Amino acid sequence: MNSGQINRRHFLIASTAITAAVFSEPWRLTAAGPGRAGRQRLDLNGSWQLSRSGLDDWIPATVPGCVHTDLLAAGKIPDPFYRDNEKSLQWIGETSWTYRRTLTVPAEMLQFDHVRLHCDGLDTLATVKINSRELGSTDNMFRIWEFDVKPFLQAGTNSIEIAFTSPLPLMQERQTARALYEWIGPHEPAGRAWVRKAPYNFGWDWGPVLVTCGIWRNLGLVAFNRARLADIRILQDHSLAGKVGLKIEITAETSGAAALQAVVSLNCAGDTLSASTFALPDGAGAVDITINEPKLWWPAGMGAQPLYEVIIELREGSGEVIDRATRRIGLRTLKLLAKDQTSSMRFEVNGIPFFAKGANWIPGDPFPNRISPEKLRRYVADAVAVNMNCLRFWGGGYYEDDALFDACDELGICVWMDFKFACSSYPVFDPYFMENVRAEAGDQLRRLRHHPCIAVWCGNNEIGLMTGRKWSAKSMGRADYDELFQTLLGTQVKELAPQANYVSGSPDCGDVHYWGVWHGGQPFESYRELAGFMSEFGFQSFPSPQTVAIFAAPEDCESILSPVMQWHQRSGTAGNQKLRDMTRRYFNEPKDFASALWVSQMLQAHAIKIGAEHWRRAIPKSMGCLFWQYNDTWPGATWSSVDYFGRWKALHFLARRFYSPLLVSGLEIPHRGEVEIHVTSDLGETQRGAVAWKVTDVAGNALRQGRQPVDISPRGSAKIATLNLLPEIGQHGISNLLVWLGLVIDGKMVSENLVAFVPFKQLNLVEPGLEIRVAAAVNDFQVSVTAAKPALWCWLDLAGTDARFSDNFIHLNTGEYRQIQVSPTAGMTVATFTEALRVRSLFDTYTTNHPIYVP
Ligand code: BMA
Repeated sequence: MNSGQINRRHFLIASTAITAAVFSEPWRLTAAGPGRAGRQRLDLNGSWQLSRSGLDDWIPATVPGCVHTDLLAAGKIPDPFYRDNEKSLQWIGETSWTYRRTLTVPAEMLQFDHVRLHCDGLDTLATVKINSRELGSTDNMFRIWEFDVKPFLQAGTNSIEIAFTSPLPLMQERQTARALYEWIGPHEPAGRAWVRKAPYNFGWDWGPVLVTCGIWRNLGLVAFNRARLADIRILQDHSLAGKVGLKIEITAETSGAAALQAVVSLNCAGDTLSASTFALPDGAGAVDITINEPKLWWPAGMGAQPLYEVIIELREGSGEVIDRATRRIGLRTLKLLAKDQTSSMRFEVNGIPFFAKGANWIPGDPFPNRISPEKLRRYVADAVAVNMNCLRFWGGGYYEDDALFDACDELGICVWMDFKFACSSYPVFDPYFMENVRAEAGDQLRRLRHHPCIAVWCGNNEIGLMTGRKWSAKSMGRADYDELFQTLLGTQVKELAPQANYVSGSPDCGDVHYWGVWHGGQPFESYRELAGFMSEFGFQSFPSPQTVAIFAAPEDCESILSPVMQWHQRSGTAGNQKLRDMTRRYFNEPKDFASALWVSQMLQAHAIKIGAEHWRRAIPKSMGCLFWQYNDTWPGATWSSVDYFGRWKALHFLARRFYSPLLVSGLEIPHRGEVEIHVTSDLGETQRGAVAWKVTDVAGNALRQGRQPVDISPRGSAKIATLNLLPEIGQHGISNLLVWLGLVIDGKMVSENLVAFVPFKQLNLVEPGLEIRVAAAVNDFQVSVTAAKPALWCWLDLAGTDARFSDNFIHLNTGEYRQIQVSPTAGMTVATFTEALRVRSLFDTYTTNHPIYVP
């Protein structure tokens, strides 16, 4: 495609479409054919055809979907993740593509006053035709588009065609005319900020360049007569003791309807609590509802997540129901409080400030349609399982699916919701761009604002860091930054979600992104020099050998520096080298490729643990810790704690410990020979318990031990003891000591930890002598592990089979025994399980002749 052909035309034609801020109820729930009186829908998801535009090479296609997944399903392209296949698939993003299908329109549908084509998402530069007549064009993947199609349709068979133009020529043309400063990687095309398309689709420092297009969300026809629901806004009043007031505001789109009424019912756990009917003069009206004995919504770990259903019916004249919608809400106040003298920026739920524990969420696939609602729920459940209460939906992806927000509502994950702008300057000087963004923000706020999980809306990711007083080759001008991220988006939030928190950007709202370790080569301990609400900091690791085997051939697995291993590393060109260098700083040289992968996970987990424990100890000077990053877009070396296939890395297992509501942690001060013992609590009530500590040498011989009763204050942290170990250091050597900590409440061990004065490589570990026993339970296996000598980073894995492990990467002291539940995804007998089971520890990852550290 000649770039000269792509011009402003797209943007002008787009204005003929009707912006639809209506309900995108799942199309699958509303069958084709006659619907309820008053409206009708025709689902156009499912089977389509796809061809390169202008050619006649049609293949079957699926909607929602995208060209890459259709080409894959048709066997036309190889797996883009395998080795460096991505390279040879760049033509897909450079090509223009057309989707088509036929549709049978029932005659009665055409009797309605209005018939619209409703598109929840078109990615991105699309021209829509019905029966070969052009309806209009779109240019924003994040908007919900509607086109008036009644004049174009006939009863019976019709055809629909949606042609997608490659965004690359447009980006190139615009970028050549006026370059927008951006941070991009070596393989990535320039100029993504010119197109309202998910930025990560053009590549990121953790993901591939797989520029796709297609009908990425539901679409269908919607027919209605004189009126339909257009907007629902729900406000909450928590000012009355023991009650919550709701104001439910309804707006209808109307063209001369008879008197309209709304009926609003409120349900909770299957019971109808109230039903109110009220008039909508001129299509708008509101009702106030008071909920007595309200059940409040809480983040995970602080209480339950009761949800209330608000069901709205639109009725006309005699009471005929002509439209219906549902919103599920949670009753809570959720404030974002600014930093003050005692505390960092923080969230406060129902009047209680809490420490935000979690990570940053990125898109889970280059092709969003591959992530099912079940997968999304699993991610959220796996966040809650490791004591997280907050995820930041980072700004370089797309506005996430309803299912992800639903899961966060249900399981108590607070969402830091970035608008989708990241790491680039944006053309604020273009009035059309600004209008396009205004419409996008409106669509997304209307779609999502009722979710109780959304704790804050945030204008962008890191653009504040690249903003100067004026525009320059390396910065966006401050006035334009403010215009977009303060004025435009801030006003949209204020108008459409007036009770929501809004900040213009991360990290310019009192939060901190600290990259001195990964990008700056600082030691992990540098985390301890900072305090604040940490919304980004991270360290990479490789995924497990099982995941690597999916994208790499055996010959790629000779070294972590092989070309394919480097291809799956997008943080600069030396990312794997960085992993190797940092491994050497803290660990002994891993003995082989698989060990290098596993040790990189220990390294990453160790790094993040140092930061997370420090910031939890620093409460309230630090009130949040969101590590970078939770999940993956593809299999490769990245900062994730859960890999592309959902496999937990060592970091995720450690997160459960360092985010534990009650935490015992140690802080080593080598030059004084001291270990401070700290206890941190997120709980609302004082806890009474005891901290037990034991000092051993690396062979596990007990040198000293003690126990101290503790009263742990709510939501705070305290140093409860300082151990002076100078005598033991003198006698046994500083690299020969381990300090084992345990916090016991009501006779139960609630937190355990291990402290050493030196990096792991300097500990002269001995063969731990692991003893393994396997017992079959109903659907899984119980594996008991006992260590004769200290086993650090002891982990289980199953050759050739995926499994869930109740715990992993644990430290076992001499004589200690732990039972781990293993649930394989495939059926196994005790014999096959035992054969596949491998139990190893750090000791096994070293070269047989690993250097013995001599102090
Ligand atoms: C950040 C993020 C991402 C990036 C990560 C790792 O600052 O906002 O843009 O992927 O660092 O470099």
